[in-house]
Amino acid sequence: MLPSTKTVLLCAFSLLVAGFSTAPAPARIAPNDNRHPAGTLKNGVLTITLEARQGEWRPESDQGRAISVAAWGEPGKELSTPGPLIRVPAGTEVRATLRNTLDKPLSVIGFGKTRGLSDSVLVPAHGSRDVKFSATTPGTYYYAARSGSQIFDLRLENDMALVGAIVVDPPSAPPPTNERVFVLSWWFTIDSTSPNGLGRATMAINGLSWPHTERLDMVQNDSVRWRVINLTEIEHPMHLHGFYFRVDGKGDGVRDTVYTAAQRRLGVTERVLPFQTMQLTWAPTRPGNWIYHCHFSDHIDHASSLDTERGVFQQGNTAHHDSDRPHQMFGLVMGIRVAPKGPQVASTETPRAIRLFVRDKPNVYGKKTGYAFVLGGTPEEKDRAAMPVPGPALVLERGKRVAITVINQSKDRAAVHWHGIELESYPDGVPGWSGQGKELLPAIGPGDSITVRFTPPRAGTFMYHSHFNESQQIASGLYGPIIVVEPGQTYDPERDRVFFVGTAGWTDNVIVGPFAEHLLNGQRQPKPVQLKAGTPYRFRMFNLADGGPTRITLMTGKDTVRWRAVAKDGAALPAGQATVQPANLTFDPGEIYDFELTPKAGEIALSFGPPPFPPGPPPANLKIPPNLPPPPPIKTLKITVK
Ligand SMILES: [Cu+2]
Repeated sequence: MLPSTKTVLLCAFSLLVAGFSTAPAPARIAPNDNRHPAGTLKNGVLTITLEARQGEWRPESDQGRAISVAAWGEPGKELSTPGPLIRVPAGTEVRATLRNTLDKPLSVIGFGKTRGLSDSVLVPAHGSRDVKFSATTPGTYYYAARSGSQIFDLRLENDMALVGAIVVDPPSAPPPTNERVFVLSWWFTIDSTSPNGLGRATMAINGLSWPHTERLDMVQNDSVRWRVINLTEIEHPMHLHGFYFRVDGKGDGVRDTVYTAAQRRLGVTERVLPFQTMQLTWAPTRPGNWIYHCHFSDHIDHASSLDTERGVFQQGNTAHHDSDRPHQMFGLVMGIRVAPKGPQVASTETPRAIRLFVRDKPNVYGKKTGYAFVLGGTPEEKDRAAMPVPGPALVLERGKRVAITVINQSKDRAAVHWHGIELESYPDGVPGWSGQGKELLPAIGPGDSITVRFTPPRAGTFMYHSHFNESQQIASGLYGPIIVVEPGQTYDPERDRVFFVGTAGWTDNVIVGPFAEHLLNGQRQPKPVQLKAGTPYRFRMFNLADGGPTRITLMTGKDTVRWRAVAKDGAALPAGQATVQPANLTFDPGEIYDFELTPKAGEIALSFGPPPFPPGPPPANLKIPPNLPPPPPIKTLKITVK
């Protein structure tokens, strides 16, 4: 789904090897909300039998389109994806019988001594295998399988639903009632003749794809704990609207590292890498509707819908099941409904009025439309040809209410998300969802406008961006920085620099490209910058470049410049993490970092672009197809320090 080099290779490989057909089977593959442990736990031993069988998975509800895949189930019970939840207290011995009813042998990971990707057991076709391990360390783990005996990370499409969660709780403590386990999975076919390169694709959370994912009902102020397990071959920057979460730990299926208090940090977007697990804690302190979603646009747009024909969305097909109008999201999105509790205080403050225009213009990026935000009261407002990218920095004051009127001068519908700001639900920016009960935020039609109000409670770095047709609107310029200053302070753009990474339009074919090139502050080749030696600067780094991670490095000659990390997603880093470190940042769309640096006289090369392909030769069985287009180029901004 992502045009990173690695993904392209993976997808191309799947295309080459996915040459077998599977007969449709009637067995239903149910979603699994991971709330009910499977197997029989007795005297410190969990006994479980897992059968891999062919079935039909409908990630878009039972009325949606079916895909024929293999899945796990206990004997005599329904198949599910994710498979049955294995959840035991530490100290339990897990004895599992793995049965393979399929015509191909299965490599199963998760049940070896070390678990994780590298420790697999082979279960022959129509055979079974007894495995056991001791669940010694509390944490989040997983199991998965693929046909054949080759390396694990290149699964065939028939294997992609053969995934499941393993959770080890502390001994003698029951699982917390406020905790949930979310497995991210996917399925796709490649079609070299389709416009986007895909046949069909879906992305699922606990086996369901938005708008059919579970609605999480919460009560205001009641904290929750989430375990997120990424069982796809690519990373996902998972973003929470309206609230910070605390990242409490990460794991790789072998080891789950629970962070110490000093290692924890706040964020609104956190990368979860392929076959990585993460643990989050947060509290919905404001009522209303919210979402938790992947910040890769094509993981939440029609590319992740099964209602497509050769990659093109077919709205008529949604007649069979709930469509998601008007927010037009699919795939990796979770809806959260927070019921109010206690007195709700409405602001009576007179807000500062801001007007923000949304514009489009044809043929800005080749034949693709460009989009831009323009601030009211500036010369650009009257100059209808002005298309500044990124949009103007909105400099707000902590605790000072604003009323922002968004005026849509474009031909598309518009919606604006104030990313990272802790605000009320209605202004949050997801049309048809933000708000409460029947009072939901509408999309802004062409020629229409809407006013939203909020009070930023925290000084720091945030951003605003489109939350409608994001894969086109964000990719083509509809974003800008928000800088919230402490009361009485001013923003000094000389010492306080915005570096906003975006793309020059969207990528049509996510498999073979050509891939949109990266822009820095809206420029393909950014103009040289001059800084003063010995002067402290703040660099605010924003990423909305879709399609994969972006790497930024600052080099003086062969030496990496050092900077001090200050904040992540607008929240100040704890003292132990606010350290001086090499200026080498890899981040995903939806992430924001602040750094401080006091440069010495000389030249600094700031490079930006996709991270280099992992070093070393590709695996022996990875057939690299010829004539793949190159990834987007790495570019350099020249900084002269005098
Ligand atoms: Cu994603």
